Amino acid sequence: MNNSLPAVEIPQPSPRSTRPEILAAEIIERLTYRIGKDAKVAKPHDWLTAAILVVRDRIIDRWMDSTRRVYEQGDKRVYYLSLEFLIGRLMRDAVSNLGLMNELRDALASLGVDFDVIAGLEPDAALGNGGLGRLAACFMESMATVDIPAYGYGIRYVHGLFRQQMADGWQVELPETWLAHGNPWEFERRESSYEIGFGGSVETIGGYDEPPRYVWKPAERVIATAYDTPVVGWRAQRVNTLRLWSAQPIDPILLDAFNAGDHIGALRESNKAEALTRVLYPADANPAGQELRLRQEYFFSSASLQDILRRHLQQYPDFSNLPDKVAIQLNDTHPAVSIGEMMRLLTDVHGLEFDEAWEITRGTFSYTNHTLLPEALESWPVPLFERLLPRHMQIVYAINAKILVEARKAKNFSDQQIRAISLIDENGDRRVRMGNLAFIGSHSINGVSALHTDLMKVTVFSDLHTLYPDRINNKTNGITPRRWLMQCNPALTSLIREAIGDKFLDDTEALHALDAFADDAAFQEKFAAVKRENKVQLAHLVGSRMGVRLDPSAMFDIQIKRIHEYKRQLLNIVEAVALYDQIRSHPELDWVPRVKLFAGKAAPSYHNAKLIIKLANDVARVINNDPAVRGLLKVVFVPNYNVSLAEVMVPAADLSEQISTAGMEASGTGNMKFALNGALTIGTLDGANVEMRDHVGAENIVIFGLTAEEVAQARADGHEPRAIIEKSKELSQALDAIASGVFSPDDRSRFTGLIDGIYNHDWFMLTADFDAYAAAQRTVDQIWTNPKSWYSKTIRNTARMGWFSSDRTIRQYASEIWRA
Ligand code: B1N
Repeated sequence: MNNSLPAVEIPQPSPRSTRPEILAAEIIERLTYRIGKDAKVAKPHDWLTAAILVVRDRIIDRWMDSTRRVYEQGDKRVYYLSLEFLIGRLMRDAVSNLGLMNELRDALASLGVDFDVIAGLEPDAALGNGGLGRLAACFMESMATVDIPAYGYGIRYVHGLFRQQMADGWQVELPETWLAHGNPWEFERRESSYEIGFGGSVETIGGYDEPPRYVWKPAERVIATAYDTPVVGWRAQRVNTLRLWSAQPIDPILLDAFNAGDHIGALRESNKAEALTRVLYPADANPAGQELRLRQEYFFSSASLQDILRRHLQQYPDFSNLPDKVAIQLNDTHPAVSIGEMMRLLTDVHGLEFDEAWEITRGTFSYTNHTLLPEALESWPVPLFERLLPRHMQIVYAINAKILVEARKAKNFSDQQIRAISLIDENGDRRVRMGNLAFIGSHSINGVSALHTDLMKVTVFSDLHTLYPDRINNKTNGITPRRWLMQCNPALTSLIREAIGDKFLDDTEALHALDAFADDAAFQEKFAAVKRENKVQLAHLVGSRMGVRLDPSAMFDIQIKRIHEYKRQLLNIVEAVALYDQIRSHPELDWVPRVKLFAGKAAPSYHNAKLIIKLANDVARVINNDPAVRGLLKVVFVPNYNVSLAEVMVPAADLSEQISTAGMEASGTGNMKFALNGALTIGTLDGANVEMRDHVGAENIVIFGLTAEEVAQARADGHEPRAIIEKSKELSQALDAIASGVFSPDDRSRFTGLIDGIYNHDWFMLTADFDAYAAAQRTVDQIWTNPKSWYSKTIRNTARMGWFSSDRTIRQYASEIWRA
């Protein structure tokens, strides 16, 4: 705001009409003047862009209003820092939250355009890998819904998560190009640009009779430019901002080099800068330990921190009240270098004392841990960290010295405990531990389910928990019921409204009223009809994309998530093979017809995960072509899993597979989506499954297998898979069939290594859980054969899953961590 300008009366734009005729007229106006197309020749994509621009205008009024309100009221702002935002499409979400769905449909129809057709053309914003990125997207929507002034900060990757194609059953990765047609949702903010440094050296100034000052002289610099996307909450009460950073060179072209004839060299800087934000690392629950990744982490952390501090100083004289006005949530350790950057900015740039800066930093930051997998805990080699971020390395050492002294003095820590809490891992090559940095620099550290939080306290963070016993807390994940019920399952939403009224639209826990209908025959019938129609839709998609025919009266048994050994898609496949065998041996029995659907991507470098995809496809080919099981068993791997595919598969599931090795899935969120949409869950006591059982009732979920404690015990005692396999005829036959090439006649040893791993160590306890899993599947069959019982349970799932709304999760973060 420039206060020296004369006070002129700025005319306010009038609020935009929502009448279909006006919407239609505006769509034509955008088509003509913004896109430069005549309605007669406009392509579907042009209609989509024009419609988005019209919707966007309805958002902007509320957006400015929200921004103004925080400033005027001096509210605390929440900043959600995440390297991933797995958003999916925005059109349906925005239109539905604005309450414009019918009006926009009518407007488009009057122009001869079908809303569903153009909405289906919008590319997914796939700026994330899996659950962690999708959680960030659900949180953004819920923060706007529950009226919290929040900003998401991340990276505007030019290429989101790769497109997955199948080549002879193998995963092939192709680049994803969501920006190819432009992105009408975003606003480039040239004025919000910051310089980001890398490398170089640190100069020390003074130090005799005054404290030394440090000046970092980076060797390289790039510019971070902001792109803002508005995020609309339910009923558009509030519109928040998702600010994504893009890297630009300081000099777009080195003219001297160009003029000297070095045309390639002239662009080298430029290419290097832009490479920073070109592509998302396709690693889920295992870190990408490459230099470019650390550069991405620092780039977006520094830009975000500079932006946050600038905004604070616009409103307040100094940083003494920063913890009262700013809460920064770290989505895992990926942005943990922010803690070092905050310290650098506060001390080196703004002149605060180290101790004072430390108090402010710790009061401002909080950290969410999303995994306990040891291989997934981020750490950077000291030489790399020091070369790229020399000043931050000094700050890390200074924080470490302070904390280690504190630990020895206050808690009398042993050498072993000191080694465990140190920011530097000294076992082998020295590394900076980002988990410890995030923990030590935060006032709150939370896990994402009750079980996961309990395990955090006794595993990775046990010594830090002893040192700071009040910091670890739980915030069980949630999902936004707007996208994951109202938008993806309009038929079920209508049915629920007919039964219990509209209250659940604003308070998901009001779904409890549905409990009264769980045994109502007429309601059960309608519930079943909705499920069947959703299955028909999915069958259409699978039919048209893959040429595979699915029978909607079969049980749709679905496992969709990243492919990872701990998630145990392999357990599911091995059980399918065993079932196949059983059906062939006993064709006279009354088998429940099943379609087993899989979808999910594997990290490109994860060999076993890619082999599991190939196995699913090999098994599918054999089973689907065997007349002996026709109509009884089908296996389908649907390619290119993404948010939009999930929106079709989730409402169509009868059975939801949540079968990770207990203790390994931090929470899971797909589990919640399925149950909310009326699927029965077959699952282990892992992650949020434990709390789902508590909410839906043990009789309405099928739980099997070892508990986390039993898994730990079995591992400690020396788990012996071979002995277990020998005792289970079904399991040994299925494993032998796979290992001997029954499903891979073209390469009989293709899966020998994979199956050897199960015989030799079986880290993921597939053998220990197999019989229990197979038995649980037969229990599921039993329930299925009694439709009354099946729908009674599945309706109760929908009725009792309201607590898992991300609105509830966000309210807990707001009151217990952010105090916003
Ligand atoms: O975060 C989700 C949880 O529901 C899942 O259980 C959990 O597996 C997932 C490195 C991760 N944990 N860690 C990651 C992602 C990307 C990366 O580069 C790790 N993702 C999870 C939400 O809490």
